[in-house]
Amino acid sequence: MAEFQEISKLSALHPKPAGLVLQYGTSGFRTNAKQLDHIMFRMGLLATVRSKKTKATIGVMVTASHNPEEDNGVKLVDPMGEMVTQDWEEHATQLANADQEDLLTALKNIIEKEAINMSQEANVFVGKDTRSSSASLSQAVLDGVSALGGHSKDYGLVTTPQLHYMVCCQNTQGKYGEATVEGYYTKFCQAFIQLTKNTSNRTDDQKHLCLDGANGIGALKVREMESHLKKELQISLNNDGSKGRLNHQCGADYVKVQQKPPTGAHRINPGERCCSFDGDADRIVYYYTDSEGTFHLLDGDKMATLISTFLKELLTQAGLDLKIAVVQTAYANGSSTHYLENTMKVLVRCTKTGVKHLHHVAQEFDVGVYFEANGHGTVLFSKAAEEKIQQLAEDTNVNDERKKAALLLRNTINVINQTVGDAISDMLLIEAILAIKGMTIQQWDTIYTDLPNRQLKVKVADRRVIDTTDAERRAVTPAGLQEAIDNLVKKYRQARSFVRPSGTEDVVRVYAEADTQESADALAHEVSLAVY
Ligand code: 16G
Ligand code: ZN
Repeated sequence: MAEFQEISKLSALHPKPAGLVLQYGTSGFRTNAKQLDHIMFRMGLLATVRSKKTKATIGVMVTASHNPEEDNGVKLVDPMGEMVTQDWEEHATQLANADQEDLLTALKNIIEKEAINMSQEANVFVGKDTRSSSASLSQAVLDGVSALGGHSKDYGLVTTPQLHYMVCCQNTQGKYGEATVEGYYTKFCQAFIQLTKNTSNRTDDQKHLCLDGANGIGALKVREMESHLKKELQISLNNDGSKGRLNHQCGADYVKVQQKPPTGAHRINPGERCCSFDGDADRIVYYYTDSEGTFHLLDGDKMATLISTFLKELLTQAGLDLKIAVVQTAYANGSSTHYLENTMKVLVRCTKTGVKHLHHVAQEFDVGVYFEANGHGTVLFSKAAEEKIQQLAEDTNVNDERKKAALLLRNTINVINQTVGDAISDMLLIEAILAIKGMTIQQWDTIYTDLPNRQLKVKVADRRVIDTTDAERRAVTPAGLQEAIDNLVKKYRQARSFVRPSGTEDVVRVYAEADTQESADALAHEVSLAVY
């Protein structure tokens, strides 16, 4: 076929460094930007083939999220805006690691295995973050698409969740919204304004939010969006990219792991409500400092709790019998799980780390709220749940209370980006809930008290010797490790600890929680010694 000759020629312009082996990990390929040109070209090829296979538009996002500026990465987005399926992750790894002269064979193998009709049309949406390497790398993706005769649309600078949204809109013929950045702002901001419209006693304080944009794409996009919010939310934007470096001592990951406010922000007043996005705006955490200057973090678990409580109350008021569950990972603070299960009486499920795992489990319920403690999460509504809510909202024979709850639920659905965790959409949802409940960030924080915890990372010769089970909460190998952890945990009160190999870095991660910070720190330290 003519296009294969073309690929040979063009791929030579994006040569693979000899001996380099990379894997499509938890969030795609991610490493130093200098090593990624050939990967980008090849992901352009693969997205084109995937589009032919699914007969739908596929997304390719160039970003390394919260990683340092010099890194970059790429991930593929499937037709409904979700992460690409596992078997295609394997294809991606195969294609990425084929030596230059074997590239065509590797590509043909995938085409054959998947029985691709090569005459099928292909469409690929491409987006990128603000890294200086992103422009040429996303061009390499576009080159890959055109080498196989696919059509592409370059969205340029967008957040990761915006690209997921575009793909979903495109493949659902606009039912999810309009596949433009403008369409995105219109959809989510309108829903936000509807939700907050009858909260007339909302004070100026409640309308004001301090945001750390991590010097990344989220900051740019919030600026673009502001006018759509009609002053119903007034955002003081720090780390907007005009001075500081991307993710450097700021952003959601820094704030969560360091448990302190970002640098580069204005002096935070006691009680002021603040939040941080990560470098591609698919994560958000909230925080404030109290009058004594103590820092309080409200992470993904606190968001999951607030959101699921809000939704459960509305479902009860609406008289809708829909099954709601919260999906967490091993990192979820023990207090949050305890509160959800025992006080809220909400079903809680635990999965392996990585959005695709949480997303998958959340799909099993009518309403599935999923959040990683690091601040990545969203809510999924089943089709049946959406239909029931819609019917009730339109029903003229129901009492006022049920009707009001149904209308709030409908607007809540519209403010949520169901394709993936989205810092902008999560921010609007949390702000709306706080406004409706007339709640301050301190009141939200006191719903339950986090157990003190500590995360550490340990460098080992080969992190793959650690294999885990039970949603990463127990180590199966190496022999004796889990017994050692169990014995250490027994020394402390309300303690829990686990280790897992990172999916994004060459390290082993250690998590510990206990009744005091000293105990959590000591336990994390002792467990990290046991890992060696
Ligand atoms: C990726 C995942 C994130 C997960 C993190 C764990 C996506 C989009 N992102 O950033 O969900 O928490 O990896 O990293 O899936 P780790 O394996 O290095 O701890
Ligand atoms: Zn991210």
